[in-house]
Amino acid sequence: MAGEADNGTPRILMFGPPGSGKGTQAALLARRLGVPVISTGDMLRQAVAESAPLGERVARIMASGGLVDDETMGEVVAERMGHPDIRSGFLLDGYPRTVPQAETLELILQQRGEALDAVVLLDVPEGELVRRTLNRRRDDDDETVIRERLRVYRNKTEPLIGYYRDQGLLRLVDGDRPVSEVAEEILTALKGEG
Ligand code: B4P
Repeated sequence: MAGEADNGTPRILMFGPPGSGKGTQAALLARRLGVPVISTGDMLRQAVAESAPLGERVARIMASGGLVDDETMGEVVAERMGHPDIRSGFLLDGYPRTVPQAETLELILQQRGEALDAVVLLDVPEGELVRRTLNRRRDDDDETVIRERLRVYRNKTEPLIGYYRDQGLLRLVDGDRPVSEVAEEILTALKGEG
């Protein structure tokens, strides 16, 4: 693997369009690797559910399919990365979603003398993404909002594919298959050099 970490402290990023299965696969992989998942989507949804000040700030943005601003997300992630459980490694699910967020993450890791090991990109066709998210029935899963989230992904998040490919970190995985098969392919991809 690339990066500075050894296999005992995997630092992996789950990457892909909304509904590609990042959260689903992060949970499975975290259990296999024995590391915590940092899901920015879950953290934001929890803040909304608890009516925390952060939740009140982001609820409307999330419901519209937009992205929460980079500064807020940087604070949320930096705070979470300060917890001691992260020393064993981590799976980041849903962060970064913009190039500035990727730069912030790099800085946070650099300050700790760490680096990412791999970025897993889940590849799923658009029609299947819409079908899955409509089935999921989360609050922000109506079709107009899903289309907006996909548009935002193409504009703001997709440029990160080149960013991580240039760093030799990208592992492309076909996410349009049953959950268990995708999970196995991720493990295989992480063993290889991509
Ligand atoms: P997220 O929580 O990250 O949501 P997501 O991208 O829609 O979901 P994911 O790809 O994890 O799909 P899942 O496993 O659930 O973000 C929500 C919102 O939070 C964003 O829109 C944004 O507003 C905000 N936000 C979060 N992070 C941010 C950041 N860094 N910056 C700014 N804003 C941020 O899978 C989807 C469905 O498919 C599930 O129902 C699942 O059961 C099913 N599924 C999964 N794998 C499958 C498979 N292989 N086959 C069939 N179905 C499958």
